[in-house]
Amino acid sequence: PLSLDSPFPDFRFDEYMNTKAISVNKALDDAIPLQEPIKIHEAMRYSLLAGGKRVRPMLCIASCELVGGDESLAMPMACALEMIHTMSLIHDDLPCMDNDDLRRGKPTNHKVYGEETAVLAGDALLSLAFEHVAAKTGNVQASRVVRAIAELASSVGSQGLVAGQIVDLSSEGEQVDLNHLEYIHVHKTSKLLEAAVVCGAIMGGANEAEIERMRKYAKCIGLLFQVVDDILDVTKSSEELGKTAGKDLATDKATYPKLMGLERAKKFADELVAMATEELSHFDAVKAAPLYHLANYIAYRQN
Ligand code: GRG
Repeated sequence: PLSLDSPFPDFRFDEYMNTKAISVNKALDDAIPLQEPIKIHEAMRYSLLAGGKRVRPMLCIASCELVGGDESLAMPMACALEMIHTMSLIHDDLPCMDNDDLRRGKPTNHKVYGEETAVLAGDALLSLAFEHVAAKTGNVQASRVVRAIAELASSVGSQGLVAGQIVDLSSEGEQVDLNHLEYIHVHKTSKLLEAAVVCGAIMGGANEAEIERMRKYAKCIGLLFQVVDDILDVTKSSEELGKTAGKDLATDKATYPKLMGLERAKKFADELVAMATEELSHFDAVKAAPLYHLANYIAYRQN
């Protein structure tokens, strides 16, 4: 449910999400035709088109529109974000990482195509992401495209997603404190969400002050995303088990509810959503509606 005191009661958020998801899915489908070598393109398409909430593309497009840009300016970047997100999931699911059999309700990439192909499908998606932004972005100044590409690249590499993953893997089985947990989440989750918002703003023509404001908004929702994920892990598994303590309270994996208690974690999530939406109050109210609702969606989602 959306917050009751929404300042945008007339905004049809579900319609907005559905419309954007349709155009993003169409653009992703077009970005990777089934061509030779069939095996690799099939594996790339399998994971990329397997569903997913498309949160990163939506944030990118909404941020571009917030500063007055048209959706088309940000669409190649929106697709690139989803390609990178998908490749990180393919690699994360590999036996040498999390060793998962299911992703987005379907068998993982390596279960269907084998490990070698899954590694290569991830590599090819990562490479295509940057090619796609550079080659397909139109009507945006070259200096803006280059700046956005640099922003995107830094969110993925050894100071971004990869940093989060290596620290996460290295601390398996260890007792970690809140700072350590936050480092992992900021890098594994927030960095790419931040890139989505900031790159959307850059493509849309934002000035420096707007870019930095959007970065603050993004940092809040990035952390919010993970805090809520941890809360859902607890509440969902308690519902499933019919118990008061969920699975993450019972295993060694560090989570916000485990380190600060469920109630304080929920309060922290409320604070983060309030901080995120405060940043939006400096923009045109009608144009800010999608990002306001996206923050609330991330905060109060059920999966
Ligand atoms: C990025 C070069 C490169 C390598 C990969 C494996 C790895 C390094 C990083 C792991 C990153 C990872 C799995 C982070 C978790 C991100 C996260 C919050 C996933 C869930 O995102 P949702 O809920 O998923 O948006 P859907 O399926 O809806 O898209």
